[in-house]
Amino acid sequence: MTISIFLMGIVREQKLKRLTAKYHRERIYLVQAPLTATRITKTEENIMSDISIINASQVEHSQGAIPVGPLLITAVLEANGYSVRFKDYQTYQAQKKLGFDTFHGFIEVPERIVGISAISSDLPTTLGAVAQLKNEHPDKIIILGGPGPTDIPVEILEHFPVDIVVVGEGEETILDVMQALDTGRSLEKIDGIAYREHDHTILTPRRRRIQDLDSLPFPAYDKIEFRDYDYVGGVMTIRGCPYRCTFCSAHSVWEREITQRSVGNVIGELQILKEKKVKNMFIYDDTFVIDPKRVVHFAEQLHEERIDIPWTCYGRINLMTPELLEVMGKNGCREILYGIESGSNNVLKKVNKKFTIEEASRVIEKTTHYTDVETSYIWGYPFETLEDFYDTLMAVFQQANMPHVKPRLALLSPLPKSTIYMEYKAHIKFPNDPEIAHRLGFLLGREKLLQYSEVVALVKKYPELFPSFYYFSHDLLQQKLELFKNMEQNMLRAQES
Ligand code: B12
Ligand code: SF4
Repeated sequence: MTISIFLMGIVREQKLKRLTAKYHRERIYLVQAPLTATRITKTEENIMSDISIINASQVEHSQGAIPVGPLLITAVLEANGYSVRFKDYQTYQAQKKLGFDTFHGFIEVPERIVGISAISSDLPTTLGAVAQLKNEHPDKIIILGGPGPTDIPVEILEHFPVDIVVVGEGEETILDVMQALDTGRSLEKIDGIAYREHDHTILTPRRRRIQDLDSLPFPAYDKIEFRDYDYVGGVMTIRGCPYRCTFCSAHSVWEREITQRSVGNVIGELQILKEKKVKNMFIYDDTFVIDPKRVVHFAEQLHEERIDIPWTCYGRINLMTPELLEVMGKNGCREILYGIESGSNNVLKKVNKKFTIEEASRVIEKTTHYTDVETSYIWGYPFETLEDFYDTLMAVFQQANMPHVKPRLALLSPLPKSTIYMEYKAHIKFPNDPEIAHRLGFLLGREKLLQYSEVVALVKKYPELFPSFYYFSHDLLQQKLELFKNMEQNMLRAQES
């Protein structure tokens, strides 16, 4: 993100002193408690830590994934002497999970400082619950991080009682923030945050990306039980993506710069996952295949080190070669996910995919010789004609009939600050109709969301903060929906016969 609102010349000291003085009172209590840098274990649930790190992901447990980002933040804090309570909302079994009250109950922890990780779809429930928490405990310090808050740090601070938003890559920033709170230093010199000062919101410059990713600790795996994640691991080996697909917001956290861990470092982490009896793993990289030589080296090392955990990763049509596919397939890769996004070359060009549907079809077919394939498509682009949409339906239909290929089709839900949102934001519309709502994305169970009137009210109040709960309204939408439903019925009939 290039926006940098840096409000200079604002008197910040008073508020900060108030904030830190309160914090210091707490620290004195903590020292008397006595709690220094001791790590919380699962049997010490009532002991207060220096900070709580909470993963706000509201997906159901069965659809969840290892929360690598917040676990890395936890590991870095612990490596620097802070004690951390870690909680993952994905693993929390509760009724009405999207409700403010339920999440409020979950984040009502003894710690004074609460760090919450969220993506854009987690934000309404998170912010509604944070408002409740701050209302009851105004002295708590709430720090938000992750892709969701990174997209809209200033907007969040302007409308919600959050104290600090960590923008982008978080490992160095969280340490600076904690040290500032510890010592009473001002936050103004910390790059990569937004915070409030009197009536002003201050966004500091972006922090330089971490160059040596091998210097980071591994995620704090001892804070989770792998059985809660069905023994499916998640690993990030490369950060960032150089492409510019117009609907995506990968660049908001990583900007355009790519940084890589060494293969040896990744293998070290996989040894731990092997010890934890992980039976499948997902490589979270947006561009795992960007450097074919590295992929080959990785595959060889898996073989050499006898790491036999089957894995899944994202591919990119224009980067795949038969040689690469063969090496991946022969070394444990069981599935490759391709974001195809449309069956129409007109749309592919407009969204900047850098490949054609013909190329995609060839690569998908080749890939099935070595691994399974999941393809994902989007419909409902404001510029998509009926013909374009028909081409997408045809591509999906054909792939649904191919062995080893699983296509998915979702209605476009615009991510904040994505190019397409910025261009067409005047056209977003809230999906009051459940027929439309449940086609947006695949995980939130959006039709269920309509039952949460408080969440819906918040999303409707701040469309610019929560655009991913909307769709682009356009003349052809109803006709496309009818075509879509026809195709679904045809597919069902084909399956039954
Ligand atoms: C694994 C994953 C999931 C998992 C959830 C994992 C989880 N959060 O618990 C599952 C499969 C459930 C999932 C689902 C979805 N996902 Co997803 N997912 C990912 C993926 C592939 C990896 C995430 C990860 O672990 N990254 C590695 C870590 C290191 O990065 P990180 O989490 O960003 O953490 C860093 C910083 O953000 C920051 N940070 C993070 N948390 C915190 C907390 C604090 C306190 C601080 C200080 C800092 C901090 O520091 C970290 C280290 O530098 C990313 C893509 C990617 N490559 O990141 C997409 C991504 C997060 N997903 C995305 C989306 C859009 C979705 C869906 C909405 C897709 C859909 N249409 O259904 C769903 C919605 C889920 C829902 N809540 O309903 C987007 C989010 C965009 C946005 N602006 O919010 C991403 C970025 C993909 C993309 N390029 O667009 N996803
Ligand atoms: S969709 Fe994939 S390739 Fe395109 S910008 Fe996002 S992460 Fe990169």
